[in-house]
Amino acid sequence: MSVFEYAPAPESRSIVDIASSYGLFIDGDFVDGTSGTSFKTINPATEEVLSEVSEADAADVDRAVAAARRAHDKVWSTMAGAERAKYLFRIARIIAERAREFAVLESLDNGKPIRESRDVDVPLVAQWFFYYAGWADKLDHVGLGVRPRPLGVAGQVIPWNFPLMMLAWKVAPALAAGNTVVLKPAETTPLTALLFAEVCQQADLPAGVVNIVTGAGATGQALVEHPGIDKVAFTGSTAVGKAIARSVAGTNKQVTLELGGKAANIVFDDAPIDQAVEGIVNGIFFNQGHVCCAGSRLLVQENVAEELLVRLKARMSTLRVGDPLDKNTDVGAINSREQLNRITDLTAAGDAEGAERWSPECVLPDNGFWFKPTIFTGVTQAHRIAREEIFGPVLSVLTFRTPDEAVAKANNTPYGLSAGVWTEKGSRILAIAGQLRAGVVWANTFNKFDPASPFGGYKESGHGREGGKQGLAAYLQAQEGDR
Ligand code: TAP
Repeated sequence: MSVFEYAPAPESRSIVDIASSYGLFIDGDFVDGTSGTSFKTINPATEEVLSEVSEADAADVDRAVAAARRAHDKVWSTMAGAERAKYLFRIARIIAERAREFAVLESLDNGKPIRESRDVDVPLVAQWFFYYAGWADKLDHVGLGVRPRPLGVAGQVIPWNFPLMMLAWKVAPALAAGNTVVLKPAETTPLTALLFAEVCQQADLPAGVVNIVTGAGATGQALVEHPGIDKVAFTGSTAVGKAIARSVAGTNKQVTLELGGKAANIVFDDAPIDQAVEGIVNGIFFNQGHVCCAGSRLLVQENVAEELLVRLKARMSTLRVGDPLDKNTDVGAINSREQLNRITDLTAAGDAEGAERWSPECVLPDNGFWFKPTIFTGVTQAHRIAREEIFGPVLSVLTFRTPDEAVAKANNTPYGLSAGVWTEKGSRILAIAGQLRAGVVWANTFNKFDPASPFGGYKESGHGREGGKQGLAAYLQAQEGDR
């Protein structure tokens, strides 16, 4: 299919000042790690080293938790909610003012297209802080009785796919509720969290309210196992989520887990096909498919499958894959070589099990980590690509004949995070949505987020909700006698 030629439209990276090295952010200051070890963070689109970042060990985690405890007991939990709100509003405003800087840095460190970091991630981050700032003086209305108390110190561990957005989902409600935090960003994407630490300084946030410890899985493990934390909030893989659940079992720590997904995007024969195609593309190719709630299983009604696939392939042929900083780019780089290997292995399993692979023609850059937008047809429910989370730009297509079959296939997964329904009938949307075991069901749209709307999963997608007042309640306990 012929497409317009687009001249390159690269966003300038000069707005971002990346230091050659970063320390840990503990008690309001950047400090050296105890062990003196560090790791490199790279641009996945070029493999260029962006910076060296300190690796926190157990002693550093201990320092951070102690700082968070002091800040909680002496300053933050005793401060009036209306005063805490002022800090959160200030942080939200600074993020909005520095939005371009955050967007460029996120695209450099993560590989996602600037169009997405600029128009989706960073605006949502500011909204998250604005939204929870508005709650800080209204905690009596969360539904936990009057004067609910914060839990204390929260240990928060986040993944690499939406680095700044996951930080906002964790930090904003925790702080609004009066908790202090120690956050560990993912090893491959620490830079926007460290820029956020600078924002905390700029906002004059009291020392110790937010602490950021960078490192790999061992740092995350030291944090969630630390006896001084009261709450573990984790977003990441189901395997690590299970390990965390085991490690906090028998302790007094509260825990929320936001884990993986294998969402069904269900298209009925009465759906507006072109709109559905846009939704399918957004559902699986947004953020290179590195999305826990991605619509990675397309369930299409058999009598429109052929027509839909023709239009889907035509639309996929117009996707531009390449430089994340180019404003024309639709699909950026895969976040790491390790993730690229995972995607390559799972798609090879799709070939081996007999599914049919198709990708549009596209020239991939020589350096960096890339994977063409891909669909597999002829997929059955037994195939690994229909069951396991690929976490890449890969769609598995299955068909169904009746609504009951669609629901049965959609629910035939160990996960239960999200789903999509495409039909012109409102009654069918309600009937199907009510039967889907998924935390979020989008109707005639996909991958839409709002801070007021709770998000979270069933089954192996985790438990607990983020967003809305439910997300705030996850950081509060009722006062004794108030419920
Ligand atoms: P994980 O390997 O689970 O990593 C998530 C975070 O946990 C990272 O910061 C990681 O550090 C850290 N970690 C690793 N081992 C740990 C341990 N034993 N104890 C404590 N922390 C540990 O996942 P990932 O590959 O980064 O992210 C992809 C997964 O996250 C996908 O399955 C995706 O579905 C899920 N995800 C879910 C959601 C929601 S909201 N449900 C959102 C985004 C992603 P390192 O960076 O050093 O490995």
